[in-house]
Amino acid sequence: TDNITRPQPITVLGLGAMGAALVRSWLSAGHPVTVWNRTPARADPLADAGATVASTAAEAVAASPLVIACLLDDASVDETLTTTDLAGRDLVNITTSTPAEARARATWAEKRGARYLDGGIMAVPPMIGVEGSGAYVFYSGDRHLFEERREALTVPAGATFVGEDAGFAALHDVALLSAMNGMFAGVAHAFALVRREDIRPSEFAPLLSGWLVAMSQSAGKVAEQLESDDYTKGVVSNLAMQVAGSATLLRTAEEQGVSAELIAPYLALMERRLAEGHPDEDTTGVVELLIRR
Ligand code: FVH
Repeated sequence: TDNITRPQPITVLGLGAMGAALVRSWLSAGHPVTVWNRTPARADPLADAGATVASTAAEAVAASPLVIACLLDDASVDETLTTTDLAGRDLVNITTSTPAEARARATWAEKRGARYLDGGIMAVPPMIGVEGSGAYVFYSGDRHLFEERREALTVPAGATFVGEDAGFAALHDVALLSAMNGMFAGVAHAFALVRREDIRPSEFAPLLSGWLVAMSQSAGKVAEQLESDDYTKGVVSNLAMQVAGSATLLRTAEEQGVSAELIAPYLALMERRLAEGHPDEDTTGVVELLIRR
């Protein structure tokens, strides 16, 4: 609300690598911060930095209207908050969860009289509170809570609100992390191919990064094709060509003595989509094969 005066008191539950980084950024910005951690010793350095240490989670929750949970997983959130009084609190849960867990947690918190916002952090701890680091958090759930607390929430990292469905922050978070894992798998395969040759990894790395950055633009084209329901729209390299090329990828892996186990499943899906009669499409049709009916 307009009458929230700055800097607001904030409670942080969970002082792991991420929780501690968040606390330091709020302290640096002048917010009074109350902290609690299951293993109390982890609070000591933050007490030295100016945080107030609560001896129980209930005491920490009672200390501030804005409560941040940054714990290991949804089970630890349950364990931590079960004996606390959440009535009248704004609970912002930036613990990594599944979308279903986040939705259930929103209902659970609202039944206890709290407003609820879920968050998915797109950053690692050293990026927190660092201007220009690119760190941001996806938020979803109570839009008013988000708007009213936006200023405090954007101290450690940028904030992107992705909808009133409390599960959407987790969904966006996990979708991006899943894409990242696909990229890491490709990077591992690429390095394995060149590993036993006279190619320095440090010379190869910038070539690989440059290519991945250029290819990442394909996400926009996939989106356009999905939205138009036309997977042939703007195709540059069609599926028939890509599948033919895949055989070379597999033969090269064989020649280099490298297992194709990371890339083979994706190539097999492209082949299946082609076999279903879509030679002129882009690879976007693979999305359909992944969705279980
Ligand atoms: N660190 C990272 O790079 C990633 C970046 C993206 C977002 N994740 C998520 O952030 C959440 C917290 O991560 P973290 O890095 O702080 O994790 P840890 O350092 O392992 O600290 C975990 C804290 O959770 C406490 N905890 C664990 N189980 C329980 C429990 N049953 N009851 C109460 N607290 C619990 C743990 O306490 P302790 O072990 O010190 O007693 C830590 O405070 C997480 O969702 C990431 O996925 C981080």
